[in-house]
Amino acid sequence: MKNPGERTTKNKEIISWVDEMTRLCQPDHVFWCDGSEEEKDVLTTEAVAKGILIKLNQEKLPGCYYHRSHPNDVARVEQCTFICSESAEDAGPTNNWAPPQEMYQKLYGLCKGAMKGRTMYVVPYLMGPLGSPLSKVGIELTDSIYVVLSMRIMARMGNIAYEHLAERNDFNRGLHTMLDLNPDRRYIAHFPQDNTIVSVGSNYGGNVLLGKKCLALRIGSCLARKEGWLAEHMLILGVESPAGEKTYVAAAFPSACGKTNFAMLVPPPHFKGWKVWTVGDDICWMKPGPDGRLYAINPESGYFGVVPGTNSKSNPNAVKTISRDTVYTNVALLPDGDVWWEGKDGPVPKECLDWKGNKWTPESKEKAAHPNSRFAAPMVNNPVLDPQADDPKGVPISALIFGGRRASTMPLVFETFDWIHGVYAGATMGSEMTAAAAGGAGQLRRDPMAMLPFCGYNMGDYFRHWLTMRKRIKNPPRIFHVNWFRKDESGTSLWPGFGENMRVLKWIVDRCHGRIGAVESSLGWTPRLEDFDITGLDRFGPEQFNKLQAIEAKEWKQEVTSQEELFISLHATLPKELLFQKELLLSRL
Ligand code: OXD
Ligand code: MN
Repeated sequence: MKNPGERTTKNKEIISWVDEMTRLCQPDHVFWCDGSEEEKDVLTTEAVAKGILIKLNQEKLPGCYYHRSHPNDVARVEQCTFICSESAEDAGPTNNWAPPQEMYQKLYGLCKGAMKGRTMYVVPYLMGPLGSPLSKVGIELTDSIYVVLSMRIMARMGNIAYEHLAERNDFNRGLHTMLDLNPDRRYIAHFPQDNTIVSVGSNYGGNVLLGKKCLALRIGSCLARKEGWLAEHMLILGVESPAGEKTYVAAAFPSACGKTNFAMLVPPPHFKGWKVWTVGDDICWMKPGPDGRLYAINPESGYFGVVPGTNSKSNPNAVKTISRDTVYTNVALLPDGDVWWEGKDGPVPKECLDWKGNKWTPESKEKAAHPNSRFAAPMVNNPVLDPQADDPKGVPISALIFGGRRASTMPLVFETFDWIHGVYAGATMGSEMTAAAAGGAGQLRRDPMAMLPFCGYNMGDYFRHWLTMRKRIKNPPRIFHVNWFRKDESGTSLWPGFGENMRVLKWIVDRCHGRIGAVESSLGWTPRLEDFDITGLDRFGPEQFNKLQAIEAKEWKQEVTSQEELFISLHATLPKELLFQKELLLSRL
């Protein structure tokens, strides 16, 4: 039997790169992860002994642990995130760019000897099902045991990655060191031409679980352009009708806008016999299949979701998913070793420790759980995990949905006229910012296809790639736009959201199967009331429906004007088709 931490790969490229990085970082030990249960036990015990993890009440939360991050390190930091492509134009105006050689020099300078007195963990991981032509392998070197234990939830971690890679050299090279968590020395740098990531100075999930945003989206989008597929910030779900018909959709919403809730939706009682199955809640890799349809996989194997607001009304399946084998970060800790957050089921506790470890009572001014506190939970815990979630072929996508958080202007739902119009709707997506990224919460910003922080190359070229994909997909999915967040003049939400979003989903599914007609509006095809099921909705009738679907020409002229800002910033690469779409929209208003 091997000892924990012994190397299990013979891949020469991996061994020589790990040797090189070991010489650079000078750790006291190198621990090669294999992904086994024994290894998990050893590392968890060590993390608890060092105070990195706190063991939670195992009767209430079996297999669950608690982590507090440094208070200066609680969200993705877009200002410290760089795309170090050969030229600044390749990165484009929506990314921070630095010349690759300069950035390597700076970061390798910071990494030099940075792991002295620490262990370097070699974390092999597979993004996507074993044997799928869409899957990719990454190796993350890290000095954070929290990263290792989170990576084994979020990705297929361990020997499975070596098995998928075999002797090939096309693995992503990821180097992560926490340094001293000083925000002035925090960089998340991507080198698309080398399939390499270097992340220093942070220990927050989105900055350091390198399979997720860094590989699956930023580097992934570059690989997707080169190889002819799509790497998107989208959930994937399957809708099953009472007759057993299954329809898969993928949906792009910005961070913390309810992708996890939508992916695990429980249909309201009125939709008896309907079921929603989750394939993924955050990332979607899609490629045309042999039958001309677009096939999607979820490259991840866990959910890194926002905790506050999770309860049995907003997301009963998430509540079950996070009841075991979950790592909680920055929520509040109860005296009996349970966890708490704002919006949790049950009473507000009389007393607890807040996310910083300070005593908290209901009188406290600050929130007990950080608004971006997170769970990392394995997808196998999800009671509605789609049986096809691990299928190497992926699932066939019938609809793509774009959506933002918009208090005004945007109707609940419309269907775009065709692929190019759909790309325009996605490209001009706007959303009010959330706590998932540091700074600016509440402000409206353009977040094209929810990829603003995640597109690893020039956004104009990304739009071009989307337009080009149309020719490669013989049977393209229909493209829709939704907005769950519209409010009336008094600031009251017009739509209940959550499970009731099933009504929108049903309309989308019926449109995909050509079962219902729709009204041609200036924005696209919109639902006729007779095709949109509102039965059983509390205080919701035709009047509310019309309000929710209203398209105000005045608001839309402002909207198009505000889209101009993005278009002007991208003028050097913006496909002219999108300008034509803007003109067509104006002519319809
Ligand atoms: C996430 C994000 O963590 O988008 O998924 O920020
Ligand atoms: Mn996300």
